[in-house]
Amino acid sequence: MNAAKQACTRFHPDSAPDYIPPAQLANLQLSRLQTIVARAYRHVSLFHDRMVERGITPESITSLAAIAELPFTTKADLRDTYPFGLFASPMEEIVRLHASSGTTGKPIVVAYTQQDLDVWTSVMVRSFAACGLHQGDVVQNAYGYGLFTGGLGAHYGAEALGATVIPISGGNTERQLMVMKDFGVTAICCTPSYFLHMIERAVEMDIDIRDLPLRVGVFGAEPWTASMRKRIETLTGIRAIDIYGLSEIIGPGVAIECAEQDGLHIFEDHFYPEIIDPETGAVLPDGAEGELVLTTLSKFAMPMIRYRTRDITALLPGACPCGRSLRRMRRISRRSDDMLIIRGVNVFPSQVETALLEVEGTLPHYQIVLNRAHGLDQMEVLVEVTPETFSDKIGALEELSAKIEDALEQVLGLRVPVRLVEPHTIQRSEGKAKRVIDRRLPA
Ligand code: DLL
Repeated sequence: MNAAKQACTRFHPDSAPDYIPPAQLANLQLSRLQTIVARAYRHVSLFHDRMVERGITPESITSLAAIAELPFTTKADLRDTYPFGLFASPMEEIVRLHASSGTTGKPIVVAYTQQDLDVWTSVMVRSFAACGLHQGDVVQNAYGYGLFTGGLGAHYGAEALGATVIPISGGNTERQLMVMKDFGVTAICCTPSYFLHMIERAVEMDIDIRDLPLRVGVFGAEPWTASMRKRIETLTGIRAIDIYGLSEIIGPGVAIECAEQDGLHIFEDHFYPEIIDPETGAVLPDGAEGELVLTTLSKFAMPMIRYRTRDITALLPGACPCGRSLRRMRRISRRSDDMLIIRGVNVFPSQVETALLEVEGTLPHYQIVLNRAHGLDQMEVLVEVTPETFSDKIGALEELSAKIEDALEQVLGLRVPVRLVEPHTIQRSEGKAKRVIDRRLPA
């Protein structure tokens, strides 16, 4: 039995669910779906009322295909029922609350029973095992501890895997690097943007990450591109793994890349994925790009039915050479609500990142600034340049900004002004990076 299989078995003594045959998976999904729909119907008035409106009862769910008849749930539903309106368990059975602030207004609150926490830990164990971690690894957990699900989610998973966990949380980058070096860290968990910041600080502190035992980075919680991965891997010699999740569903551990790094395996025995057309809501076939919709198959305290994530991806057809039977989704490059419309052209921040990383002499630190002038939206891209480039002659800088504008035009189909800024001028994130600064006045 390989190490990954062994690790799943350790937490799941009866089976290695990553390798479950598809027919068995479908049976398991259906019986779990029936249980969770019945629970939502009986205990959550929003789900009950919506099912009644559509003439659906839990008994209508006789096949997996019937899921398409169930109503969607959105972030607005969580906000409207703030704080506890979607809970299906009494508070006595809820052992943990997390919350996600989002960009506007009240946070959304999510709840876990002990059983939910065990499921979460099990999917995190499987996540770490899938990317090659095991007992003996030393895991620096730099996801934020607190209401954010990243810290505690990764913490319990790494512990249950049998690894040594350093619960350092985010921030204090110098201390992070000292610990990484002195404690023989072999794996780091944080946002990709924070790791970039660590790379930069390491250079200033005269630490070469390539000389350290660090082997794997488990990066997620924000979109990052394939070019960013390449940049991180080249600079540090580690393997940069993409992990995906969201508070509404469980936290980190919904999906992760295996060693093939070709799509993220979704833990389909707990989270049922669909891809829909974000405009019409129609379910799309495997391979088609659309919005990811997830249904929790085993969450007790807060079951989520057909949750519209706003994350854009596709389910990848075909089997993965790693042998896992779990389907894969393409990395999430963007959210449907990320889209900027500049002079009628749709622009996503990830496209800007892809273009920038193709140009030598730039650093992957950038910000998109939006302004409104004469009723029109204007976009400017601030890009940090390397210290060597910055000390070059003015002419060289002008040449570089023109080069970036060309690269952006290629990707966006739109010419946008670029402003080169000195190294360290763009604020570094210790968690999720803020890529867009919106200075437009309300319309
Ligand atoms: O970010 C959970 C998490 C923690 C995932 C640590 C991975 C690692 P929320 O704060 O609720 O939860 O934010 C969820 O973040 O809908 C995506 O838009 C985005 N996101 C999360 N992981 C990825 C990823 C956590 N790997 C929202 N790639 C999601 C792209 C991601 N976007």
